Amino acid sequence: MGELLVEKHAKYIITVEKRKDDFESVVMEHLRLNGAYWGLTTLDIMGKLGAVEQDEVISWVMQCQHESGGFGGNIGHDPHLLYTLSAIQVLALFDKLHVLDIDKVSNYIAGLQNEDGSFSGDIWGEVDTRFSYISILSLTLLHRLDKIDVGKAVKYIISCKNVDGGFGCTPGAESHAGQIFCCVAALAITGSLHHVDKDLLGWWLCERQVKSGGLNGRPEKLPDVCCSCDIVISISKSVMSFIDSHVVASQVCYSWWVLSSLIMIDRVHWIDKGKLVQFILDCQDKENGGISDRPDDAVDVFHTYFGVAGLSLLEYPGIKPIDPAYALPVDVVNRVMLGR
Ligand code: GRG
Ligand code: ZN
Repeated sequence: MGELLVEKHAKYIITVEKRKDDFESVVMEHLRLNGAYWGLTTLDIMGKLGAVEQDEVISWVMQCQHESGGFGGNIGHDPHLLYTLSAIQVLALFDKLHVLDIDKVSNYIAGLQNEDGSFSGDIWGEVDTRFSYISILSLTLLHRLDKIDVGKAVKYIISCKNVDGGFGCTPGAESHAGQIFCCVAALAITGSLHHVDKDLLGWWLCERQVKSGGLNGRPEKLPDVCCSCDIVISISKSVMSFIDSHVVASQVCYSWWVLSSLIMIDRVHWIDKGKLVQFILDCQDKENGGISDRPDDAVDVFHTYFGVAGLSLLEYPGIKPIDPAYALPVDVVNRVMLGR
């Protein structure tokens, strides 16, 4: 089994943060605050946060704040819940939440709750359970959860639960691992996990592991074939195995969405952890650092985060533990929530 190339990944993240003009930086321009969260959290759990110019980052984060109290993805960009959570998480990593006008930020977030308990991502109104999670986590980190109607927020999340035990982005929408993470984490933070059918959801989640050891985000979409004769059965079997290894092939990001959900509902022993560790390690760029979505693809900061964070959830040696619901290192969560 290979090993996690900590030094190379740290160097890769620090270089990406500094670059301004190559492909990845241009693509990331409008969501730089998300990128900062992914990169800095990865550095922190690898014990490398000290390599970053902390004052420079904090000053840039604060310049991304809009007069409404919300944060944009970069300086001068429109505010959105997605970037507001990243700003709060980055400040939490550096123990600098006190630089925020807590009431201003929490009023912005609370103002996005709708009558039915759901949340819009910004003033334009798109509703999604991602935004329920983001609001609940952000306000919890700011100790201002009392600014929203938590009961209604939980009720809305439960209305997005499906018969397969999973959750979608809105009521009736199909179950997807990313959305399940958001709903389960929001229920965990608010002490409402009793609304989850743990065995049913655990079954759906552990079925996401494919032969490579990696995880995918939703069940195979089988083509409509009639299985009334052997030939069709054998064709359909090869189609299934092709789909299994290609179309819905596993991606490193699902190591986070699926694994964190399994941990929160106490069913992580239902997957083969050793095979998943190997899959993540196989996605490393062994020369220049960084982790890709699947072996031999191009690396990016997003998948580098999910790979290293996934290994942290799998208790890989030498990596700090990350909290599966708060998506922050456990020591940071303890400092913010318990003052230690
Ligand atoms: C702090 C960790 C953290 C998250 C913040 C933004 C957010 C809250 C959560 C996003 C959850 C989500 C919906 C993740 C899914 C991302 C993803 C890889 C989507 C791809 O979906 P498809 O349908 O791909 O294009 P598949 O693999 O299902 O075919
Ligand atoms: Zn991915």
